[in-house]
Amino acid sequence: MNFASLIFDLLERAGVTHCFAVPGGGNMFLINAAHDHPSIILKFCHHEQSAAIAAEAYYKASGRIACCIVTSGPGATNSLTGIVGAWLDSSPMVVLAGQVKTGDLSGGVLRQKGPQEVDFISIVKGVSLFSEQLLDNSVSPILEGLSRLRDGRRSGPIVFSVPLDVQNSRVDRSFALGAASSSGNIVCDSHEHNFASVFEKLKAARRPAVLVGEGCRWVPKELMSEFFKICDALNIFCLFSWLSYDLMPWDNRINMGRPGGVAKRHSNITVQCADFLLIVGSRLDPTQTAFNTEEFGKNADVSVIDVDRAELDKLPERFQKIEANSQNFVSVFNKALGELSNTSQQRGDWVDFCAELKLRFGQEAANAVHDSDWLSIERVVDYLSNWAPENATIVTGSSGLSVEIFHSGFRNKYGQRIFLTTALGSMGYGLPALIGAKAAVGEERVTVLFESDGSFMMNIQELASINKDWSNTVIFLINNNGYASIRSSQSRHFGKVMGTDPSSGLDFPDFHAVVEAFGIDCVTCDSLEKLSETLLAWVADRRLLVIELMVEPQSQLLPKCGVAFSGDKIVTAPLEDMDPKLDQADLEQLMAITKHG
Ligand SMILES: Cc1ncc(C[n+]2csc(CCOP(=O)(O)OP(=O)(O)O)c2C)c(N)n1
Ligand SMILES: [Mg+2]
Repeated sequence: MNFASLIFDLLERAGVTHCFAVPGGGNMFLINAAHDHPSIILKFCHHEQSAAIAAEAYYKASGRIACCIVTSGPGATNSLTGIVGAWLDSSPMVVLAGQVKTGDLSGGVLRQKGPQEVDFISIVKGVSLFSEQLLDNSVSPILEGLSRLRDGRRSGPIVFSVPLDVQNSRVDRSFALGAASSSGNIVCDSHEHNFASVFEKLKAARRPAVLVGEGCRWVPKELMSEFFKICDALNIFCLFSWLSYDLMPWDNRINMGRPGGVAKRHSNITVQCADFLLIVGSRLDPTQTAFNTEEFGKNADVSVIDVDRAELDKLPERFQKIEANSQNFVSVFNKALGELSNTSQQRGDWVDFCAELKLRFGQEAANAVHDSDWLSIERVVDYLSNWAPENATIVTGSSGLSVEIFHSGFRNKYGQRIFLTTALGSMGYGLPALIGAKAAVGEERVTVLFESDGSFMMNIQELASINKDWSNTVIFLINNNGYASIRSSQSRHFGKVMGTDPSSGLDFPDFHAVVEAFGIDCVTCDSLEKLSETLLAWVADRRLLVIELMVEPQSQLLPKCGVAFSGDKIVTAPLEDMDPKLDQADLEQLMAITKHG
C-alpha cells in the first residue's frame, strides 16, 4: 500500500469517517486513497474554504472529528479561513494539504521552486495545534498530531503538508500500524486541584451565577445535567456564550441567557448584580464583556476555571484563576455540592429578582413595536424560535446584523444544536457549515440554516454541492438588500453608504432565480403569514427548501451597549446600561439589590 492509504487507516483508528475535499494535482494520491478507503466517506465542495468549514462544522454538529483534504498552493491557502475559525473556536479537525514532490521544495530559500508550491506549514504555524510537512513516510508526526486533538487541553486543527512522492511512497501496513497505538478519548488531567475555596464562596453567596462556556461542551452529558440539577437546587443562575447557549433550553427557570455588548438586558444585569460569579470554560471575549473585563461582574467575587493559562493571565487581578479542564472541575463540583442540594439555601430574593428580570426583558426586542410595513428580523427570529423543533440542528452565518439579532434573541429548545463560527465571524460560513452539519446528523434530524444575503453570496457556489434530495432541511435566506450592519454603521459615522448595496456599488442577483437555477426550490416571503403558510406546506414533504425572507433593510440592533467616540478613544457603555437606555431611576432600582448586603 502507499503512505496516503496508511494515513486514512490512521484517521479511521482515530474515529474519522468523513473527509471534505477539493481534488487537484498536488493531492491526487490522498484523494485516490480516501476515495478507495472502505471506511472513509468523501464529500466534494466547490471551494477549499468550504471544505475546511464543512469539516469544522461536522465536528460542531456531532462531536466527531472530520478531515479536510486540499491540494497544494492555492488549494491550501483557500482553506485558511476554515482553519483559523477552528483554531479560534477550539474545534478539532485534521487538514491534509498536498504539496509538490520533495525534490521540488524550495526549502525556505526561494519563494517558490515547484509549481504552485507554497510553504503552507509556515503560514499555519500560529493557527494550528500541530503542523508538519511530512518529508518521509514515518507515522510518528501523524500520531503525535492526532494525540493532541483530545488530550483534555484546548483543541484546534492539526495540519499536514504531504509532498506528492511521500503520498505515493510504499509502506508496510502491518509494520507501520503495529507501532501505532490508537489515539484515545479526552483524558482529565491528573492534578488534584484546589477548588475548595470556589465551593466555599459559592455556598456563602447570596446571589450566585455561573457562566458556562463552550469549554463545557464535551463534558459528558450526565455530568453536565447533574451540574445543572445542582445549580437549580441551589439557585445558582446560569449564563452562556453564543457558542454554548444550546446547553440549556431558553425557558429553563435558571437560564439567564447570554451576556454581552449585543445581548438581552436581563443577562447583563444578572452579571452585574451577582455577588459571586463562577466562569467555567469561557474566555471572556470582549463581545461578552462589552470591552470592559475589569468591570465584568463588578459586584461579584469572580472565579474562573480555564484550561488555557494564557486566557487566565489576561484577566484582571481581582479574579481568582484556576487552570483546569472543565470536565475535571464539573466532576469535582458535582461531588462537592451534590449532597447540599437537599439542604439548599433558598436565596429567595435572588430567585424573585432573576425571574422578574427575565420576564421583563427576555423578549424585549421581539416585543418592540415596529412602525414599518417591513418584516423585521426580530419578528422572524421570534417566529423561528417557536417553529424550530426540539433536537433540530441550527447553523447560522457568522457576521452581520441578522446573525447578531438571531443569537441574541433566539429562544432555543431542548436538544437543539446551534452554532456559528463566532470568534472569526467570517461571512460565507453558512452554506459550507450546513454541508458539514448535514453530513454529521443525517436525514432524520431537522437541519436549518439562517444566513443573510451578503454572507450567502460569499460561498453561494456551494448550492451546487448540497444534495438536492436532502429532506428535513430549510435554508432561511435573509434578504435585507445587502450589508445591513455595515450600511448602518457607515450611515452613523459618515452620513453615507459605500459598497453595501446596489445603490452604493455592490450588486446582488435575483436570489430566487439563482437558487432555482441550482435546482433547489425557493419561496420568497415578505410577511409572517406567508412564512407560516410556506412552513406549513413544507411539512407535507419536508424537501430541501430555500425561504427567501424580504426583511427591513434599515433595522437597528437593539438592545446593545452603545459605543461612543471621544477623541481617539472608543468607549463602550457599561454592560448593564444598554441602549435604549432605561430611565436612570429604574436602572438604579434594579441595581439596588447589590446594596442589600
Ligand atoms: C469574510 C468577511 N469579510 C468581511 C467582513 C466584514 N463584515 C462584517 S458584517 C458584513 C456585512 C454582512 O452582510 P450580510 O451577511 O448580508 O448580513 P446583514 O448585516 O445584512 O444582516 C461585512 C462585510 C466579514 N465579517 N467577513
Ligand atoms: Mg444582508
